[in-house]
Amino acid sequence: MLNRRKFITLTAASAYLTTLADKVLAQTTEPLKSTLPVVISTWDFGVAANQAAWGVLKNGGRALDAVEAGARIPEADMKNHSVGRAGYPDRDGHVTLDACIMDEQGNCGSVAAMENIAHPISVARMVMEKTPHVMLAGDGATQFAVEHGFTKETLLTPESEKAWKEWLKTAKYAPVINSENKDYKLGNKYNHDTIGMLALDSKGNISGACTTSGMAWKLHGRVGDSPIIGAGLYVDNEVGGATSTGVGEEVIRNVGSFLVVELMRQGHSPQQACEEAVKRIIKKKPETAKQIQVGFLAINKKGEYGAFAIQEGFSYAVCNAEKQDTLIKGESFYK
Ligand code: SD4
Repeated sequence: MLNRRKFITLTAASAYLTTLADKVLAQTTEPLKSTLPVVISTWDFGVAANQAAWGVLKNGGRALDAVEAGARIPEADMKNHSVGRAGYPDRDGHVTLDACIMDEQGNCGSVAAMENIAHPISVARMVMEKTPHVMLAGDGATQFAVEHGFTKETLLTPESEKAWKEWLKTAKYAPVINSENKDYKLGNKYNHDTIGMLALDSKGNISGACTTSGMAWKLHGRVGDSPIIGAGLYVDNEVGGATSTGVGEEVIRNVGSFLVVELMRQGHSPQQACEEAVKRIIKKKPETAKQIQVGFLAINKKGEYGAFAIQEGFSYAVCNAEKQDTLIKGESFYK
């Protein structure tokens, strides 16, 4: 089905970006711009998530409700081993989920390393709305979820368990570029990972959501960037929002999503800001960067959006009144 979808290649931008000098920004490249409302999401599976978000946005709904509704789609998808239910486990066989959400008023909520609850994004929202805290982790997050009506369930599916046992045979930990998930194939590429979503509603308010099962085969207790406000997600309603995917450790080290938003505040377009943030990561650890993927996605208050990744293969989905299933091939540092 996704093969039929139009894949937009930003050739002009590509030609420009490959020759981009550190301090020179794309003054002549017109940013991609959407009408309002709009929702954008990481990876191919962002198309389906966007469509759920669109159900909220098209009726004048709030961006916050839209990103929560959207994020729940991959969380519930049993074929998807990188988000929510059926996510790949850590090396001890535990499926531990990370998620965060942030609204237009700067309110935010997050859960980290949470087990046995299929919709961490909704628990994160509840942390935001029902507690004086921002983040709950581990057993405390599960306990909080159960106390607020979420049902405990086993998240490890037979398929994920099989993959984990296969991995245990060698137990070599090496992040797979563009996916923690070797089974989910689109076209001839593995493509998908954490979902990060950013919505701009008809009132011009921005919210974002990010949810993942994190790096497959991680150490038990490992938390990535996705539930960390400023790393996996950041929204400033005066400026815009950003989210990330890929190897969370490098995003955390650079406070990636906050960096992207601050660069937009300084006048960068979303595309330029994502590119600069990726280059920061590469500059600090050039050898590491060759082996890993990190991608950023951003939108500003005007509805301009953009994305950039270390490696080829990053895609993002855009949904607005004109078209609900646009999938864009993101630009990358390495081709
Ligand atoms: C993490 N950024 O846990 C997330 C998941 C991911 O490739 O995107 N993994 O680091």
